[in-house]
Amino acid sequence: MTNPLHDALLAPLGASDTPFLIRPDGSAIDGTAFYGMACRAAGALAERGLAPGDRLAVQVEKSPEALALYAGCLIAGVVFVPLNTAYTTDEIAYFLADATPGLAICDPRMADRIAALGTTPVMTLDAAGQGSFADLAAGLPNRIAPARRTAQDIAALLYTSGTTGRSKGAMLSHENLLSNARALCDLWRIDSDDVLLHALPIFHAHGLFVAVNTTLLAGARMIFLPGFTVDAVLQAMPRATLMMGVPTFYTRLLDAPGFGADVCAGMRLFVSGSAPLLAETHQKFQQRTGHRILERYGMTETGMNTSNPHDGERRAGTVGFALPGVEIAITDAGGAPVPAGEIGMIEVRGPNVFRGYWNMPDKTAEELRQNGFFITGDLGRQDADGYLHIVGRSKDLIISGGYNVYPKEVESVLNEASFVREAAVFGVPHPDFGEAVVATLVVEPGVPVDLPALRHDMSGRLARYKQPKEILLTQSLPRNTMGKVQKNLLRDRHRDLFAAPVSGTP
Ligand code: MLC
Ligand code: AMP
Repeated sequence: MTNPLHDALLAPLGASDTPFLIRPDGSAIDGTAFYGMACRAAGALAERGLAPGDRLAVQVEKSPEALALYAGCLIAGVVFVPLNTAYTTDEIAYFLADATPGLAICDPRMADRIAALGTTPVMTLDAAGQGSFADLAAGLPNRIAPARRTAQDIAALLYTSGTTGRSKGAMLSHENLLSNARALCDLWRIDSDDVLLHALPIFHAHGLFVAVNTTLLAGARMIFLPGFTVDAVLQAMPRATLMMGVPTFYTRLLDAPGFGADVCAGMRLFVSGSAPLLAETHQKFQQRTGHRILERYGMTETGMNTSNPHDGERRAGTVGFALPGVEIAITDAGGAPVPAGEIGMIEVRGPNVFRGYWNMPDKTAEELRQNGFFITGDLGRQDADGYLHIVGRSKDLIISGGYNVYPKEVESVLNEASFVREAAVFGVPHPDFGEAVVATLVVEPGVPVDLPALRHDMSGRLARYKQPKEILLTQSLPRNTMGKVQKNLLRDRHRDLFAAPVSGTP
């Protein structure tokens, strides 16, 4: 192999005249055409002086051209660094300083602000696939020799929020991505007859690697929606066989009166992940559609770790078994395996486990053991039949609609307000997003409280999904004897803040 991901995922497209990407209006881009787009993108990166191993930062709306940037990076050997479109300029500044990309491609609306940071040359690509990068690529050849890459070379750098508030760039190799795509295609029986309904963002592991890499490897096709809306998904579903989504997709579909067995007639598989799927949602989905959602468990650093079986029992409230080639250990505080059935830290080892955090050898050493096991921060137990149950997290993390929010990052911004003596941020149950971000503030006596100003300040500094859906004021925070804020008590106290009828109630 000269370039593992190119050879396995992209090369077959170059000789395929069957549809690969289907736009919402039904028009299609066939394999050869998409391969040409990817080669032109690779050529444009070379024109801009990017060499194998250099990074490309990308913050653009989802489009076929945006996907071709990912494929172009694989061909050029350039490390793909996708960034959430919700990130503010402040957040982007950190990623550019950390990843030191040779080029940033962004939406034209962000271009001036990112250029003003002065760290990185900027080109543009809009939601319609137009912009200065598209102009440069348009004149280039449809074929280019792929850069030579080894299985251990880094293909992508994906940022994941850090407990200390600083995001960490997870370095993912060709082997990491390819081994995971192979395991998932086998396990979920994805083949060239499949049509994936793709409504996830392509800047995270779920929408990019789990969804796109498996489709490419299987020689399947995708209906490529710009995002998730119930109407668009209902319209496209009769033409699809497979969907991957976060739990919010499924609760929103259950809330739609037009959703039922008829719409799903051609579907063979629904997969859920990135956040816990309530057993209740699983059951309601089966009652409504006859399908049992297949839940799996993964993370940015490791790709997918476990999955419920395709053919055996898909057990609600569990994430199934380790993928072939992946090992799961449940350990105690000292790192030793706990007795069977007991709760402990979930650790993972296998070809899916990342190469470490970019520029952060200490963080890497803390979370990735010498023996190859990655300490996930998730707490779990295996039941008598071996199904893995995720029972909580040791990391102080909120997962809202499949997006991760680390309280520390939000607290740091809140604590800067003059009237805030101390802020505590935590997650509470939310009927749509699973969990919602909530802040409790202890106010500084004598300083006027100005919540609108605080919200305004946050909007320039934190992506919308990280901003608290509710800000509460309090006299004091509950603490344990060590002086640590007891977030669990805050969560319990405010758990009914967004209480609403459970989604999908008939
Ligand atoms: C949008 N908003 C959110 C939010 N998404 N707030 C909290 N959490 C979220 N996830 C905000 C919007 O800015 C808006 O704010 C308000 O909530 C309502 O927006 P909406 O129009 O209802 O949201 P929508 O655009 O429909 O987005 C919801 C969503 C989206 C669920 C479709 O969040 C999404 O695509 N999530 C998928 C995330 C994902 O891919 N995760 C995978 C990570 S990889 P306002 O105030 O302006 O109205 C990973 C590994 C693994 O975890 O295992 O897979
Ligand atoms: P991220 O850092 O965005 O990749 O998020 C990874 C985290 O999402 C994991 O560590 C888990 O906490 C959580 N996660 C992913 N899939 C599931 C699932 N099926 N059930 C519960 N939590 C999940």
